[in-house]
Amino acid sequence: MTAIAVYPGSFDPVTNGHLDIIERSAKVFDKVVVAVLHNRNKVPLFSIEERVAMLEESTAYITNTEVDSFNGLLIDYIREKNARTIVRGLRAVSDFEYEMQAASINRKLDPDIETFFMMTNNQYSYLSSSIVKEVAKYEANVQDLVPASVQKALLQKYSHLTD
Ligand code: COD
Repeated sequence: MTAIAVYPGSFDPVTNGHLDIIERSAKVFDKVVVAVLHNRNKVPLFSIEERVAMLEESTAYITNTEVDSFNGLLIDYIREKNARTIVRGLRAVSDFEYEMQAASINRKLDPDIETFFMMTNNQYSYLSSSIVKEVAKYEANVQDLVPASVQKALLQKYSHLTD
């Protein structure tokens, strides 16, 4: 049986912390589907197409990954992909409460689907998409925080602020 895992998130934008989780989970599962939530309630910086394209470019070297997007309930999407596992990353205690609630509701909705947590790599424990956007907005260097294509895209997004 092929072990397929889904790594869901907003990825607005993908950071080196996300990439580390993708790389490590791809060593554990036969296939990892990175799934970008198309969330109509939130206004993202990057469109769904931009987020998917940045993920595709930055994960191209990991051959057993696929990038996709989804709407609606995660559990329905997991079933659609014939997956049994949700991958999530944990940075600090502050992540735990939300992650525990999400894993519990997902298990309630489908007891056959498990959530698999990976601890952050220490060097990325402070890293989030929000922090990266905040720093990039003020033209600080985000080279060590995100893939090169994301750095370029951030520069373009925020260029009007510095004109
Ligand atoms: N190191 C390690 N892990 C990290 C790092 C880092 N530096 N940065 C982020 N991560 C992890 C996060 O902890 C998370 O596990 C994952 O990467 C993605 O992070 P984000 O911030 O891009 O994505 P989220 O947390 O906004 O994603 C939320 C979902 C889209 C998964 C959630 O809202 C969802 O499932 N929505 C669909 C509706 C649904 O089914 N709801 C019920 C369940 S909550």
